[in-house]
Amino acid sequence: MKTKILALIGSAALVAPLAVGTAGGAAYAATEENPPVRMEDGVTAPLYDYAGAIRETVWVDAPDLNGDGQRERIVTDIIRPRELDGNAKVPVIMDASPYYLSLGRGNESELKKYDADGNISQMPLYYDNYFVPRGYAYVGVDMAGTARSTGCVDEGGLSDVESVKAVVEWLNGNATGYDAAGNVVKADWTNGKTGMIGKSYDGTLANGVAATGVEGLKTIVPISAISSWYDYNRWQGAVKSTHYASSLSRTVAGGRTIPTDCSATLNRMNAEDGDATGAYNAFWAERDYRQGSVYDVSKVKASVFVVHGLQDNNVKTMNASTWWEDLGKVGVKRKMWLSRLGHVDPFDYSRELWVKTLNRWFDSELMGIKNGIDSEPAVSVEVAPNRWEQSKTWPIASAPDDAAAPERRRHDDARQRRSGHGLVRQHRPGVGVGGGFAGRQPQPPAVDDGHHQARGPDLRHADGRSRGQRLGRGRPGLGDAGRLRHDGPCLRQR
Ligand SMILES: [Ca+2]
Repeated sequence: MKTKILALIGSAALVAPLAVGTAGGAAYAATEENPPVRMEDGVTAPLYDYAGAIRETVWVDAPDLNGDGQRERIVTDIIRPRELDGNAKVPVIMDASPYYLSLGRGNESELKKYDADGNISQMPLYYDNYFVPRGYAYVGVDMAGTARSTGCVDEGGLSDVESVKAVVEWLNGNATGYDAAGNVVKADWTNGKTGMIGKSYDGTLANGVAATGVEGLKTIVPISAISSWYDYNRWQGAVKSTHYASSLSRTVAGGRTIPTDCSATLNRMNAEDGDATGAYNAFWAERDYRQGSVYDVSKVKASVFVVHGLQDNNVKTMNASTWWEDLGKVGVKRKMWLSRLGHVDPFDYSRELWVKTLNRWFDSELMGIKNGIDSEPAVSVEVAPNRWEQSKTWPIASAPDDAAAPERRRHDDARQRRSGHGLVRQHRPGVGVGGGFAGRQPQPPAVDDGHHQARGPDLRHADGRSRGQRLGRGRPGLGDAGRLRHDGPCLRQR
């Protein structure tokens, strides 16, 4: 195990580091733009104190998004390394959500919690306690019309997207923020590089903000996310349920702290949603981040790491597959994980590998650490229960043709029985991997979504050892990050 601190951190002050070196095989230079980090096994490792991190809230100014004549204030809760305050600039990992005081996040429906002074005392999920010690700031944004922000929810429309975009702009020095006393607050602690992540609605906001082309958004990790709300609310044109857009908007506004009459917004949505015919009209074009009337894929500058479950009957798979295809057409840098599960976060089916992969991805995209993730196959697909295939392309390059598939599948299953395990197989170009995957309906997983064994894409070491085979031991070696929290199977629409 290689360990190296690229710049020594003083207890009281830190001299702007210009150390250049390699650690864990990764090239990295701590500069005024990039914070000092400690590398271990090729990823940034804990260096900064989480318990003592700076916790603050900024109300970011946004345009009047609900038409009541008042500009919006978007609550942005921030946790960042205290040791770097005034000494170095850090990139941002952001989860913008409508759920922080309504349905909560993760399997335990965690809500944001605040101390007596109004500072964030608990942020749902693990992104804060995992990444802040590694030299990142974590930012949890209350989408307009939810939690402590002003405005009204509009199910993926202009208000939702622009409210979050404003925070990316503030982080990049292009918008105004205020503290609780109304004083202007600048985000002078960040280098302006933001990565957005989130599951379901949260990941959808990441897709939407990316499709604005906003400066400063460097990467997004949409998990089980929507790329066009028409494809969420319609089943091949059929109306899923009447006035669902207003219903969801009302639901996620639950628990908000600023009483607001949003009836005008909700009524307008009911009038415009086109439920009478199911047609793709102007209402849905506004909520289409691929080829919409306001946002579209051609504006995307951020790299995109798509994560989806092939059995997702909540956010249907075309939201991921069509997004992936369109992103490719315009040359966006992409990566993708496709499991055979449903609306499930990879934190809950392949925790160790997922968290490390995410760590490497953010290190690469937000800190410029050359850790080799770019040269690995971009696509990981679970082609059969517990069997993952790596591929440079999607659909995967080695997928057998339909005629050969059944025989190949029997052959593969027999090999799997002989080997005594079937966890992961190395992709060999030109050799079918079984399952007849391409162009077919995936088969149900062998176990229930909520109780399946951990599984995951195999990223083999150069010596051939498999990490995938080490999965499923409960909590991985992440104790250094403090508490770990779930985000997983969702029975509700979130
Ligand atoms: Ca307003």
